Amino acid sequence: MASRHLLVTGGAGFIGSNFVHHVLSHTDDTVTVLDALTYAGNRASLEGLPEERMRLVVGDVADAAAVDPLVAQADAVVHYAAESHNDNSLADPSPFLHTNLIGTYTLLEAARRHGTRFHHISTDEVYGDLELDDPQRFTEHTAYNPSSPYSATKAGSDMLVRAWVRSFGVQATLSNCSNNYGPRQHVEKFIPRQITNLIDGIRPRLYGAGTNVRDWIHADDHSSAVLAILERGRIGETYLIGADGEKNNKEVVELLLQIMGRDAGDYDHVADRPGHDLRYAIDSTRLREELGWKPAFGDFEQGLAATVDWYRSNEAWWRPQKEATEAKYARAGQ
Ligand code: NAD
Ligand code: TDX
Repeated sequence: MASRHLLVTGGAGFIGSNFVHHVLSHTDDTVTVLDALTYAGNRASLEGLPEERMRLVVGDVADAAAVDPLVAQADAVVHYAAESHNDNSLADPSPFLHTNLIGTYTLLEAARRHGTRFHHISTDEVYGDLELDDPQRFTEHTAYNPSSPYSATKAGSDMLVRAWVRSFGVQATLSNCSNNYGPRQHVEKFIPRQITNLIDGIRPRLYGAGTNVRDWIHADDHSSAVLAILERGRIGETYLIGADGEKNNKEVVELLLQIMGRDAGDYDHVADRPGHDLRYAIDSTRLREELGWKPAFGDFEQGLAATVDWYRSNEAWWRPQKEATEAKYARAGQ
């Protein structure tokens, strides 16, 4: 395939930066990252990448004047930028409406003006949650039923993309992925929070009983799936991305304790998240059968051990965020 120029929004965040690394090592494409460098964005996540193939523009996806020329110059937009943390959306929903809704709208209008191919990154949380014993998993046909301000704004952003495809012929695809883990994830999120707590000698903190189930996928597998959709996905379609990684939170903490050489019961239960979704589970048959995608990280325990090693070796990357993040949790009793 001829080399393309990609505009990657939110490319200084966890999954966006993984995608930029993935694209630069698996294709001949060049990349412009548009990122506002909020508390969740980190220049260091893009360090060491070849300057002739990657540039960072600091700006807001909701700023039409900043967005327009970048979309005009790109062959495709891959839209990761979002406010992404459920707990923050419970404390203050307003930035979620700005970035997730107005930001997506602003990008769609630019893609419409310039006829630019658009891929929208979304989450399985738009479908709400499943019972623990429900034999069904989410598919592309599951009805939307979001629970939190975060997932409601992501659901709204998906609807905007679908409407811009149907009403204005924007050349867009969508993907809804399950919970990601891997290097460069912010310490506010479950797995990095517990790893860095354990490094600091603090016991892991489980919300409620810890029986909530998440369907874990390595961020690199998310990136390979997005590249497949960008290259071979059908315009207007939604693809669910998942790697059959269902585990409850207690199991994940126990695995981390084992990997890090602590006793299996060495954790605490803390206040539950209000409205806490019980279970997410993805059926990724369409992606696998139609586009021939499959995950490379089959072994969750191995992937988790490699992630622990990354946080042990990259304290300079996460340490500056740790204290403020824990202070925020302490105020919420978590
Ligand atoms: P993140 O919070 O780590 O990164 C978000 C990035 O977006 C940051 O670099 C931030 O600076 C940037 N950003 C925020 N507001 C912006 C704005 N107004 N303008 C420009 N940049 C802005 O998030 P993440 O976990 O990497 O998630 C990335 C995307 O993937 C999101 O759309 C999220 O909904 C989706 N997603 C995440 C997961 C997961 O498990 N983390 C799973 C499925 C889907
Ligand atoms: O300290 C904690 N203890 C705990 O038990 C934290 C931070 C979380 N949890 C629980 C809540 C969830 O059941 O762990 C699970 C995972 O929590 P998060 O990392 O906050 O992720 P989640 O709310 O599941 O959402 C994530 O996956 C879907 C991402 O943050 C979203 O951006 C994505 O859309």
